[in-house]
Amino acid sequence: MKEYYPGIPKVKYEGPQSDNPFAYKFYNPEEIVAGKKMKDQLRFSAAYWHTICAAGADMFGVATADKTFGKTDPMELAEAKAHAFFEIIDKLGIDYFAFHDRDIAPEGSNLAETNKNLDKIVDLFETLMKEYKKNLLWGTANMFNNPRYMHGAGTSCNPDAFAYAAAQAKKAIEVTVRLNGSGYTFWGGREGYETLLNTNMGLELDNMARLLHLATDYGRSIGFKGAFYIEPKPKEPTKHQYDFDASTVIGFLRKYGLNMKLNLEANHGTLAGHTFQHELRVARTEGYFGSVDANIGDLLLGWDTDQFPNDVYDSTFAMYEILKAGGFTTGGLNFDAKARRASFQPDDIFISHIMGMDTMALGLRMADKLIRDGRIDQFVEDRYAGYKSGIGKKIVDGTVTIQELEKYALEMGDVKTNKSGRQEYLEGVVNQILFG
Ligand code: XLS
Ligand code: CA
Ligand code: CA
Repeated sequence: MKEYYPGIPKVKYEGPQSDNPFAYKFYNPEEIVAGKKMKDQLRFSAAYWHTICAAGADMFGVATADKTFGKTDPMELAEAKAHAFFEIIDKLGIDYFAFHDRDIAPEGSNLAETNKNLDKIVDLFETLMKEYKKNLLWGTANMFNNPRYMHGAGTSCNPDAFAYAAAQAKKAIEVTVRLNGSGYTFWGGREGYETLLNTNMGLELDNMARLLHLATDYGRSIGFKGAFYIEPKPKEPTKHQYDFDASTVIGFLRKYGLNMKLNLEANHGTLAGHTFQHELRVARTEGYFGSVDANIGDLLLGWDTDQFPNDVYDSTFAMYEILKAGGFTTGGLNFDAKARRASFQPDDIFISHIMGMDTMALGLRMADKLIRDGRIDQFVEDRYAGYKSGIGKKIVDGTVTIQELEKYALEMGDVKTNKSGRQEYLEGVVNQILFG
C-alpha cells in the first residue's frame, strides 16, 4: 500500500526528557491517570477538514501547503485524502476523527449525484476504519459553504434552502449511523444575521428548532444511539450567530424541548468573551456537557484562528471541568485545528498534533493533581458552608419567607461574617501544583 508520509514514524511516548519531535513527552496512552487510561480520558480526535483539507489559504493568499497528492480528478483526490488521513491518525495513535459530509466527497451536479459521491467515499471509510481500527467521534453536514445557504440553512428566509438543508442533514445522519458515530454535531455556520433590518428573528429561531427536531427525530428513528450536539459560536461567518455561547444554547434547547448536548470549542468561548473553563462549567453545571473542540484562538485577534492548544493553564482548567463532569462518555477532545499558514511542510501536521495532544495530556495530569491535592475543592466547600445550617439551610431548602429574612437581618444589625475570597492564595496553589 502507498505510504503518503514516508519517513514519519509511529509516534510513541518517550517522556519529558525526549528531544525527539516525533514523540509524545506527556501523552502516555496506556498510563492510568484519574482512574482511566490516558487514551480513554482524552479520547483524541482529528478533524478531517483541517488535517487533510486545509492547505493554508486565507483571505489574503492562496494555499501554502500541497494537499493534492498529485490528483486533479475530484473523486480520485477524495480517495487519496482518505488514505492519507487514516495514515496520519494511525501514525499519531489518534483513535477518533470527525468530518463534514462535504470534506470527504465533492458535490455533484445535483443532490442525488452528490449523495452518490458521498456513499462511494463512505464505503472506503468503512474499509479504512476497520483496517486501522478507528472510530467516528462525530459526523456533521456542511450547511454554510455553498451559495445556496447565503441566508442561512435552518434560518434561511427561503424555504427551498431549509428543505435542502433538511435533506443534507438527513443524509449526513444516515452516514454517521452507518459509520457507527458516537455523536452528530450541528454547528450553525450561517444560522445568524448580518442586519436586523431584513431579519425576522422569531421565525428564524423557531425554524432552526424545527430543523433540529426533524433531524434528531429522524436520527432516533433510524437507530442512532449517540449524542446530538450543538456547537456554540458567537460570530463568524455571520455578525451575530444565534448559538452564541453555552448559556444561550441551553436556553434555546430548553425552550424548544430539544434533547441535545453541547460540543464546546475553546476558541469560540473566548470569541464570546468567556474563558474556555467558563463554557465547560456552564455545561456541566446545567447537565449539558458533551464533547470538546480543544483548539484555541489568539486572544489578541478577533477571529477564529483554530490553533492547536499550547496553554497549560487553560488545558488544566478545561480538564478539571471535564473530570468533574465525570469525564467523556460519547464525546472526546477533537482538534478542530490547523497549523499556521507558514507551517506548511507535511511533517508540521504531525508536529502540531503532537504538541496539542501533549498540552491536553499535561492538562489532564495537572487537573488530576489539583483534584487529589484537594485544597481548591475544600476551599470552595468551606466558602459555602453557611448554606448547610441555620438561616442558610432554610434558604436552600426553600422553607424561609421574606418576612423571616427581614427579621433575621434586623436582628443581625449588619453582615459581619464575610471572609476573604483568597483569590491570590488559590492562584498560588495552582502554580505550586503546575511547577512545584
Ligand atoms: C467553525 C466550527 C466548525 C464546526 C463543525 O468555526 O468550529 O468547524 O466544529 O462544523
Ligand atoms: Ca473554530
Ligand atoms: Ca469546532
